Amino acid sequence: MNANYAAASEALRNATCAVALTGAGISAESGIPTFRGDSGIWEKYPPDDYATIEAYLREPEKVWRFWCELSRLVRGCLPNAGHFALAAMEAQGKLRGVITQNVDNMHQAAGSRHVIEFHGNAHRLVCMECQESQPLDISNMGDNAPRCARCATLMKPDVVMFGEDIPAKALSRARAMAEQCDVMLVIGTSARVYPAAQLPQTAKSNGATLIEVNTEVTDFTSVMTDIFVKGPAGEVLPRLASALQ
Ligand code: BV8
Ligand code: ZN
Repeated sequence: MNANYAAASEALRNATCAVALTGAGISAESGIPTFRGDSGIWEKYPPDDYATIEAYLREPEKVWRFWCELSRLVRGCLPNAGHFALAAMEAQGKLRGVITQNVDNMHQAAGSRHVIEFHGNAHRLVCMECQESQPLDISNMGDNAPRCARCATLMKPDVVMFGEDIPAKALSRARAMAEQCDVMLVIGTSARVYPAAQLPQTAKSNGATLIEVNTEVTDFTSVMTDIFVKGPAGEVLPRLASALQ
């Protein structure tokens, strides 16, 4: 085991409150494309045209077609060994919970019970007027942006688009976890989107050790990370989890 694995395992073994912050990279090995990087979704769908609430209000049908394609991509994807490893660590009492920026439901599908969905969840639709919500059934998404059965207003996937606030409960729970933890695993994120990217800073300023798991160094690594474990989450996390047995 290389020095970084040993240091990361040691820090996790001694932790009294470890939490994980995950980004798109943890779902890459499930076949879900990440946002940045060469095969990133934003190469094909620039976020300003597709991922902001303004774009959705301006051209709902165009943005809805983006969601249909993204949903088809995610359909049939399954949690990978990285998701299962975090669920196992939680079951062993070694991980308090997961704060995820992802909207793909993979952590819950892998058995994680304490998941904070910082950017919502793409498996639900919500009415922009009366908050009526319904499951997003990817088998019959249709070509037109959905309207609320109760008040006929436009509905949207229950995710936080750029320019939308983080749901208050998710924000306060995530901030509390970042303040209380003594180890934060930062997994598969380029840490460029705020306020999610603020959470490791909060943890660190409260004395936490930051362990970063990523296939490459990020802007974050040199300034924030205490222990960098290079590699795909689907390989690194099971090794860390088994070292805690
Ligand atoms: C808000 C949901 C208040 C939908 C998403 C200027 C400066 C600073 C901030 C801003 C600014 N202008 C505007 C802002 C605020 C803005 C923001 O941060 N913009 C950024 C782009 C600068 N933030 C917001 O708007 C937020 N709201 O601030 O509210 C407000 C209100 C009104 C007006 C203004 C502000 C809302 C942000 C939420 C947006 N929604 N997603 C959807 O999914 O489409 S964000 C989207 O990007 C995803 O959720 C994703 O999680 C997130 C971050 O991306 P990552 O997860 O990090 O993924 P990425 O592809 O970038 O990186 C993958 C990483 O994995 C890489 O490092 C790679 O090396 C690694 N990797 C790859 N494979 C593996 C791996 N690692 C391990 N194993 C592997 N196998
Ligand atoms: Zn409604």
